[in-house]
Amino acid sequence: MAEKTRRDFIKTAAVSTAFLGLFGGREDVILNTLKFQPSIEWPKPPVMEKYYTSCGVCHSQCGIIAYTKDGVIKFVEGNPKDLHSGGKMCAKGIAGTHLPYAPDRLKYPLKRTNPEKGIDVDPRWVTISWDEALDTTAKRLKEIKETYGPQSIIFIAYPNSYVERLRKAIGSPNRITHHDTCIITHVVVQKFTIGAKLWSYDFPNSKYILCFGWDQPSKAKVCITRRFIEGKWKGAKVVVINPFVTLLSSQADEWIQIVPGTDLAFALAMINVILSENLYDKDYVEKYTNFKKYESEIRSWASQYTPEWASKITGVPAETIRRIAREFATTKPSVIPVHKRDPPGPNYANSWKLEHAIIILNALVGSIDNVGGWLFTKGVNFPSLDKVFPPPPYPKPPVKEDICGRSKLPLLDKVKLGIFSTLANHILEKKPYEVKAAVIYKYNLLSFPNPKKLVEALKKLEFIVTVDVLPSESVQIADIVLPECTYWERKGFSVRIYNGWYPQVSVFQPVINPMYSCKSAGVIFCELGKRIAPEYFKKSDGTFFTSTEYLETAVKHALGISFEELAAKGVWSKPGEFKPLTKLESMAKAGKKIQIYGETFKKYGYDPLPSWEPRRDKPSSEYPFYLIITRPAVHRHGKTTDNPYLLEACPENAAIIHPETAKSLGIRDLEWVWVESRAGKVKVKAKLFDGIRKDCVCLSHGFGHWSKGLIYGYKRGANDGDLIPDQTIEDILARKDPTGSACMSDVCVKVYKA
Ligand SMILES: Nc1nc2c(c(=O)[nH]1)N[C@H]1C(S)=C(S)[C@@H](COP(=O)(O)OP(=O)(O)OC[C@H]3O[C@@H](n4cnc5c(=O)[nH]c(N)nc54)[C@H](O)[C@@H]3O)O[C@H]1N2
Ligand SMILES: Nc1nc2c(c(=O)[nH]1)N[C@H]1C(S)=C(S)[C@@H](COP(=O)(O)OP(=O)(O)OC[C@H]3O[C@@H](n4cnc5c(=O)[nH]c(N)nc54)[C@H](O)[C@@H]3O)O[C@H]1N2
Ligand code: SF4
Ligand SMILES: [Mo]
Repeated sequence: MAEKTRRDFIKTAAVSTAFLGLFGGREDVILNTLKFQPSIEWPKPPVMEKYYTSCGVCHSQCGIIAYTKDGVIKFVEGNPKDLHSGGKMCAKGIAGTHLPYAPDRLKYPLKRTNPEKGIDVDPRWVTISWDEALDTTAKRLKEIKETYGPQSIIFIAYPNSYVERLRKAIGSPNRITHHDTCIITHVVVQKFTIGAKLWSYDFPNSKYILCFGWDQPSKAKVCITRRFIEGKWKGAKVVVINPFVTLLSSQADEWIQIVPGTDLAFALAMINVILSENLYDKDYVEKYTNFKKYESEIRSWASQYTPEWASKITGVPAETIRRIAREFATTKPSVIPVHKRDPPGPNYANSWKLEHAIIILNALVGSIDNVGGWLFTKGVNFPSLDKVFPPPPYPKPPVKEDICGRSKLPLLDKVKLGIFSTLANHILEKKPYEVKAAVIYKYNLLSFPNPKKLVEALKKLEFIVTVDVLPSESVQIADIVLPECTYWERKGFSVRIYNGWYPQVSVFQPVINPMYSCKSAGVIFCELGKRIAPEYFKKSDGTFFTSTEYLETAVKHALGISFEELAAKGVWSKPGEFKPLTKLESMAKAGKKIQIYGETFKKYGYDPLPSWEPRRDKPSSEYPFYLIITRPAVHRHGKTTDNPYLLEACPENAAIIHPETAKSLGIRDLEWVWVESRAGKVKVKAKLFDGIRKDCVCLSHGFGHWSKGLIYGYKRGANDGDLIPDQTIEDILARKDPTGSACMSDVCVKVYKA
């Protein structure tokens, strides 16, 4: 990054640090900065090439404009025409310009020469040619398939069509995807109650926004934050329920410090009040939900959950719950947003029920598919790889069962997601069979619960290939490493799913030439496919297809323009007005209604109504504190905690505890402490902060790298994952949770001086 740009970045990042809300930051200044950012005059060196592309740091994939000189990125800014960025970027996106120039990025294919594997074991890498890397990988995977069967090869991967084609061509039932960790409760519960996962909210028209731990503005996710701020500044009342103060709580009209893992009781009591006082939107509920059909069951179920009952569980006065229920039902339009890892995400044993309760609340006030409420995604149908290049029939996996137990959870199986928290245990126990090889793509081992156990499990495999951009922990455990080029160096597109107003697509295009000898995942997996199962990587004329051919055909088919035209425009849009209730009307015509009473859940043996269920782990004399997990505004999981610019803004994580709690434990600010759970312990500095409940400890996710290859990120802070117990499929089945949630925050800990 040019020096001038870098200084500017640090200025922005310093402001963004306060986003953390951990150290009493000036959140009012930050919100002003975000709102008025367009008026900042950024310096632009005079003669530069200009490219439209998208940010590849987080899933929002904001549309951006990159300026290059002599083939080097010099400056980036948001693309004002993009629905997501609206001309703005967050610190993570701007600092992403470091990635292609990171001295520690993977540059050439690598081969391990030390057969020993594990944390702190030097792999003794040697660089090899692409031919050797691809040939060796193909040979080893074919041998393992032939000797032990295709099920012995597992794919731990970010969703990708080429990876999926290879897995299916090999005939392995084992896919563990990024989304298994992140959104499964939301996806499963929304799919089987509303019919689809919804992603966006009409905040600018909301009058009352009730957040059960929903916290995206504190993460600086530009597209969502911009809409939220618009609603807030237009006068929406914002009520935040969160045991921990964040940027969002500082912007709230009311902040409620609930006992972690008890939001379900709060939500159930709100349903009780709204139904018993008949405050619900009768017309909407009768037309678009199955309330009428099950009214007596629903009313008798809800009648047990009085605010007085919920008060004992949540620690929130009954009168507050009652008042919020009434305000929510009568201040219209009102909305309860959900995102990914808020409490209805896969965090607590009762999270899937909280998700259902929140859907019921939104339905009772008529907020789904309505002004100021939840919006159905207006997507664009890109033809799939299988549609463009139809494969021959895939081989049937020799066993139906997968290694993680997904096949035992039919609803999870139907949405094509899986379970990741059982992987370590099931590999070690050979349950239901032995795993011998792994293909890892864009997925870090540190993201798993109890990752040290996963390392022990993966060490036992005969062969691992990892495709990554940085020398992550997933690289350190590999036999062969294949370097992917960064998002600045490859082609693609992004559908704006976080905005439901009208369809829009933005472009990814190479703004610089691929550096070193890196290749895109499309190229890498097609090359592996050619060597392992060639017939699945051919066109109908018998020649091999390329990922570029697919991309060009898909763009032409979906948008009617060429990829080059999309790249020149930056974004493709089909503007149109939001017509409320259109989707629900068409569903009603087809005889489908929002399932307040979960008919599908019942059919599959799950609770049709979200009856109260406590969290899994409760404080005990051994582990007296609740663990809370969050992520800093200026980092994106573990993939930016090796970025020197972002590390200047947020260099490490800390165990955040209340000053009074710290005093009772004899712990001073910034002193080293151990945080310990039933799964393991981590050593970090303590940070005293009175914006947290006295019975909680909060850690940010993304730190604690042990890969020595990560020259900036190595050994900074601690990995919260070391405190999270992994699970077995039996644990999940016993909880009767159809979503296979990992219960990422359902953990209690103790804290003591190190
Ligand atoms: N900056 C940044 N943004 C990101 C990401 C990132 O890494 N960095 N990652 C992206 C991804 S993949 C994800 S999954 C999302 C995650 O982002 P979020 O879905 O916002 O999840 P968390 O960051 O874990 O924050 C969860 C919030 O819930 C609160 N909380 C915890 N337990 C409870 C509880 O029992 N009740 C209540 N009411 N509140 C509780 C926490 O204090 C925290 O404020 O963010 C996305 N955006
Ligand atoms: N302890 C704990 N674990 C968690 C969470 C938590 O809060 N606490 N959150 C969970 C959630 S919500 C999520 S979404 C997941 C996130 O988990 P991951 O998706 O694993 O996220 P990262 O830690 O960012 O690691 C991404 C990996 O992809 C690599 N990578 C980055 N860009 C590219 C690229 O362009 N190509 C390739 N090939 N590789 C690339 C990075 O170097 C890194 O190895 O973690 C989950 N795990
Ligand atoms: S919110 Fe930030 S990190 Fe995410 S895509 Fe936009 S600019 Fe990039
Ligand atoms: Mo996530």
